Amino acid sequence: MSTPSSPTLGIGMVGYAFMGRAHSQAWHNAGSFFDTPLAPRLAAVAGRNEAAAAETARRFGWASVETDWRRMLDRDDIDVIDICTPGDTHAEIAVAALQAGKHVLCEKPLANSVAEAESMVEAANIAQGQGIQSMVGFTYRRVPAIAYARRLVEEGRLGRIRHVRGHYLQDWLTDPASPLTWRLQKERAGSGALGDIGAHIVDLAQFVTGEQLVGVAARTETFVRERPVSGTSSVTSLGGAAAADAAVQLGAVTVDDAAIFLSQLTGGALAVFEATRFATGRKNAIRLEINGTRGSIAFDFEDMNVLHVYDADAPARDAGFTRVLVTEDTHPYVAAWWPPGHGLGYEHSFTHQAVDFLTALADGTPPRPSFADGLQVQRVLSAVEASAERSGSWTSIAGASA
Ligand code: SOE
Repeated sequence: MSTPSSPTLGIGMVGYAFMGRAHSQAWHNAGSFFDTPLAPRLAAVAGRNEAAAAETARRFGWASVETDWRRMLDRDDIDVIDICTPGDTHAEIAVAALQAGKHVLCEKPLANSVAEAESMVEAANIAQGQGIQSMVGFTYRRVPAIAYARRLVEEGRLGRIRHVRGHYLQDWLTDPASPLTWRLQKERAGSGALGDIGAHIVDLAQFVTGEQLVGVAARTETFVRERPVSGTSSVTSLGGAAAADAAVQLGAVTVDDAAIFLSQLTGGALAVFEATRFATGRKNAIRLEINGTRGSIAFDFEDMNVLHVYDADAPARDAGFTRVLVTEDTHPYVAAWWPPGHGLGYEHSFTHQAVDFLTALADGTPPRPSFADGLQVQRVLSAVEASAERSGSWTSIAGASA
């Protein structure tokens, strides 16, 4: 835990919904379970809905509430701006915060467009010259089994990477009566399954292999093109009767429901990706399989404390995937938590993210994934959309080379 003498770092969080809750508990637990060199202080939560922001402050222990995030930039007791809002506000908040001399942690995807992400990287580079740091929140890097997979690749245990398979499968949109939330509106979310969850598997593939995607050939699809506008109806399924119900106002879904794409990595490996909100029965199945010349790893977030490891150098009579329970204190992040076998959950990766960020700030080292890493993922997302618009033709990713 952070010691009583650890200097404090004031956190100002913008947004309080799903990600705001995940980040709130992370700032709490980072300083309690880990020896962080800086002690996070939950200084303020900002949100336009004052009552909702106040309720978040009460539940999670934020010391104050702001209804305009800009006010947090003038406060001397706030050192970090933690952006947990939809993507359409990331660039404006991040650039203003960096210019005001605040460190920034920004939820993924970094922005809604490559141009916005570029402006964020530019601001981040200038700020870094003044000792101000920034990071994008690809939290799944901090799942112990994923961090362990990265360690195996770094140690050369997989040899040369030949194949990457990345899937992010959810099913929360299979019901056509599911409402038209901000995540289904291009102007707010940037894209659909592609940016929301496809961004994670792109980041994970690049993080674990240490390589980059050089191009993509993609298809995207929007299976349900209209959905009920929130608050206009209480229907739970949209059959003919519901469609005839004048009270149900439908609005256009302007993002993808699913995206698939082929790719290749800088080291020559072939890769396939799939991101969907229509995989019936799959709730948060992030599946990553990587095959190298000396071995393989396979991971599924729905069994997140396990990494399957294959050692191709083992004698044939012993060969096979080993189910490694990633709960030993020698595994990444685990020592701070529970005894072997007790397991961690979704929320722990946010705590690990907060710990890594605090450590980097104390050391003065640029935290990863950086805004530049976020921009690179944004370029992949943009290439996927461009390819899908041209019937799946191969589209190169700027800045990456084979
Ligand atoms: C979407 O359903 C979502 O909440 C993502 O936005 C998160 O990044 C992911 O962690 C879980 O799924």
